[in-house]
Order: sequence, then C-alpha cells, then structure tokens
Amino acid sequence: MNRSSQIFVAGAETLIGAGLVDYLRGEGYGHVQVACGSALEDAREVDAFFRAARPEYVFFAAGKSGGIHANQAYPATLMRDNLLTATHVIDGAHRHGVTKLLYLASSCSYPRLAPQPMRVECLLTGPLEPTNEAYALAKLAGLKLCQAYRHEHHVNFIAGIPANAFGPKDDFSPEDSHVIPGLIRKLDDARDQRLPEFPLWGTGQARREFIYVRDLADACVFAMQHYDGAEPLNLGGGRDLSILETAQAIAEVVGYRGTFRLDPSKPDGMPRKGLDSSKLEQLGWRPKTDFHTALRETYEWYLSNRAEAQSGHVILPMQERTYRAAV
Ligand code: GFB
Repeated sequence: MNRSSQIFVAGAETLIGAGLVDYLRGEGYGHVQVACGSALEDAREVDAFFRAARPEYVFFAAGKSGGIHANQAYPATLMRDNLLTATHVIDGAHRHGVTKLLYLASSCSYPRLAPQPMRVECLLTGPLEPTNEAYALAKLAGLKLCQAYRHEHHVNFIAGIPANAFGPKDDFSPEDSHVIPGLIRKLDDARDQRLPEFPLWGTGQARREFIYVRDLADACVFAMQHYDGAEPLNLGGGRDLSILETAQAIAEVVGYRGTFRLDPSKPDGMPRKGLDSSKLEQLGWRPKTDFHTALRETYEWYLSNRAEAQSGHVILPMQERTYRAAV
C-alpha cells in the first residue's frame, strides 16, 4: 500500500474508522474513500460501491459498537449490524478483487477468563463475557469469515484485535458510550456542578488496556504493510489500568476534585482485558502516545466539539455520511 493506492475505510463514522480516515489523510494517502452506517447493511449498495470505487486496500472498521450498558441493552442491534456489515464488505472485497483487507475485531472476542495478557491461541477456548456475548460473537464471526475466505479463495485478508480504543470523535453519550468518553462527559459535568461525590459504575477493580485511536490507526496501517498471516494480530502494547485508576486519570485531566463512590450494583464486565501484543512488537510497532497526553487531546476535542460530541455517534459531518469519491 502506498500514497497513491485506492483505499476504502468501511465504517468511517465509527471511532476507529474516523481515526483511520484522519490518519491516512494526514499521512498523505491521496485516495481514501469511505462508506458508512446503514449503507453497509445492504448487499446491493456495498456491491455498487465496490464496482464504482474499485478499492485495492480495505480497512474494515464498520459496525455499531458501544460500552457495557449498550451491549446489555441492544444485543440484537449490535449483533445484526456487525454480522451484516462484515458479511457484505468481506464478500464484496473478494468478489471485486481487493488486494488486501484488514478486519478489526474486538478484545471482547476473547473468553471472559482468558489468561492475561491474552494470546490469540486463547480465542474460542472458553465462555464469553455475558454482558457483550452477542457483539463478541459477531466480531468472532467476522474474524473467522476472513480466515475462511483466505482458505477457500486464497485472498490476503487479515484480522486485528484492538485493545479498548478511545479518542476524538468518540461517542460521549452518558449511558451507551465506552468508559473513557462516558467518564470524560460525566466528570466534566460533575466538576461544573461541584458534586462532592461521583458514582463510579462497578467495583473499580476491572482492568482495561486502552489504545489511543491515532496509535491504533498507525498500527492498522503498519499491519497492512507488514503482516500477511492467517492468525489474528493483537493491536495493543500499553499496560492495563484498573477502572478506578482510569477514572482518577480522567478526573485529573478534567479538573474534578471530588471523591469516587463505587457502585457494585453496576456490572464490571470482563475482569481483565490485557492483550499480548508481542508479535506486533516483534514486527517493529509500539504505541507512541502516552495515556495522559491521549486523554488530554481527547478532552480538548470534546470541549471544542461539545454539541456534536454529546449527540452520540456523530463522527463525520453530514455531507460525508454517504459514499464519497476519492479525496
Ligand atoms: O468501555 P466499557 O463500557 O466496556 O467499560 P468493556 C466498562 C467498564 O468500565 C466496566 C466501568 O467495568 C464498568 O463498570 N465503568 C465505570 C463504566 N464507569 C463507567 C461509565 O460511566 N461508562 C462505562 N461504559 N463504563 C466493551 C464491550 O466492554 O468493550 C464491547 O462491551 C467492546 O463489546 C468494547 O468490545 C471494546 O471494556 O467492558
């Protein structure tokens, strides 16, 4: 893949898709095309897109996602959307002769109690975390679909499993978002309201490995250029933090000075979700942005785009939400 390659980012309205588009444009890739949202749920529309756009390289970042509450509340929506978009884009990429495709799965695809840090050999060796089982199964199906197309059709489709991503253009809704954007919004409000105590979901003891979306985009491009294996590639490399440590780091960035009151009536989800990213490291990639800097940049984006950020999955301006020719 080089700066003049025809590149397709499927799901440019998602956090990771938007991060990929920004990263690719910033690095001078001149032919980045996008398709978003429900258009990818329709096989004929996806087929028409491939026919018109003729992409050589596809980054699959499509499919609805959400935090622990959204996964519990909308399992059918999440599973359906992720199954349909993956099926149509992977099949379209094969039928239209795409040179290479990178499918992005999720670290919740690992068994709930996978030994830490999680190695790809552990996939499908135990029960999934119940709070995100439907979404995780859809992500596993997409990953296996890539492997099946490789096997049957001899195509260079690879899969990556990112750590929990966060960054600008995330969904900052209070209930449905992932933990970092959710806490940025709620702790920012709590500071304004001078709340002495903040209710933190769960025991605070669950641990998550986070990756800044710009680093993740960089890792995806690196994988596209340097990895051709059938095994999925873990895309992480940071250390994991407890949810309480995460909340404290966010409180520092937003300037909230109250105390945390843990709420164990809310679920913790997987107890730990650290990735073994040694393969990626051996290939020569490591994350570049420290956690505090990444949180600060995310918070600055939130402050500058508050109205947009608070309305949910905004990500791209409206005119960019449809198929678009090369930029
Ligand atoms: O990012 P998150 O919602 O999802 O993080 P998962 C959930 C953890 O953060 C739980 C705690 O331990 C929660 O109890 N937490 C504390 C909060 N306060 C909050 C808050 O205000 N909002 C949220 N959302 N959590 C997701 C999966 O799992 O990971 C998805 O559900 C996806 O399928 C994603 O794979 C990467 O890390 O638990």
